[in-house]
Amino acid sequence: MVFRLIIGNKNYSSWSLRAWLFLTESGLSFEEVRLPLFTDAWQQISQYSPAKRVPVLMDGDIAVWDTSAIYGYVRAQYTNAFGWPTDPRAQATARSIAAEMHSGFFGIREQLPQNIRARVPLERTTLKPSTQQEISRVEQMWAQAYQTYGGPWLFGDFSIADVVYAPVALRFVTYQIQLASEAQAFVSAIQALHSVQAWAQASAVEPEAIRFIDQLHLAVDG
Ligand SMILES: N[C@@H](CCC(=O)N[C@@H](CS)C(=O)NCC(=O)O)C(=O)O
Repeated sequence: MVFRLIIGNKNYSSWSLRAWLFLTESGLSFEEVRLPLFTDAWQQISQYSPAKRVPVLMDGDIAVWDTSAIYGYVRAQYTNAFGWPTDPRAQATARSIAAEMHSGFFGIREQLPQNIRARVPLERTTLKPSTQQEISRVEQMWAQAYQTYGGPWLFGDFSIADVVYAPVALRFVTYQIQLASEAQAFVSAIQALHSVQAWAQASAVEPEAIRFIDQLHLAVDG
């Protein structure tokens, strides 16, 4: 059975990117169904998930929604899919930082929304103090992971933690956020993935634009 992955716009949907990157880097085959947000096509989301959010993984007529459920469901069937580091200490940290992303970083989500094809240089000091603190927290966790595990991925080998933070790395590229060297090294590692490059190329040619995201920083700067 080939999975189907229901995603939103590649340019704007960070949760879609996570599920897609997880399946792609795990070498699993799947069909993509793209439902761009705020379009008529988006209405089809209710056929797939009562939560009406992307991503949704369809395994035949079984629906799995929410990225963390998707990682767990796929891993239960395909043990070769990327998972967590095996060392208990590394695994504890990897799971914890993934959970931090899943349930937090609302300032980064609000002020630095995913917009892969845009380049909007921003000074960190112009952001809300809470957003600045969140960027510092991300920078610190990436630096600590690199110092402890040596890179190029957060826990040495590629894991779900890298999938979870890939869209954050790409936001820092969009908004040209100046980062300490270890954090910048992680951003570069994410950008170098062929899968991420393919996603970014597809984002660049998507016809749909979400104006409130594209214009966000016109409001901040102006
Ligand atoms: N916690 C969810 C978040 C999913 C989510 O918020 N997806 C956004 C797109 S990136 C969405 O579907 N938004 C549409 C809406 O809220 O109507 C996950 O891990 O999948």
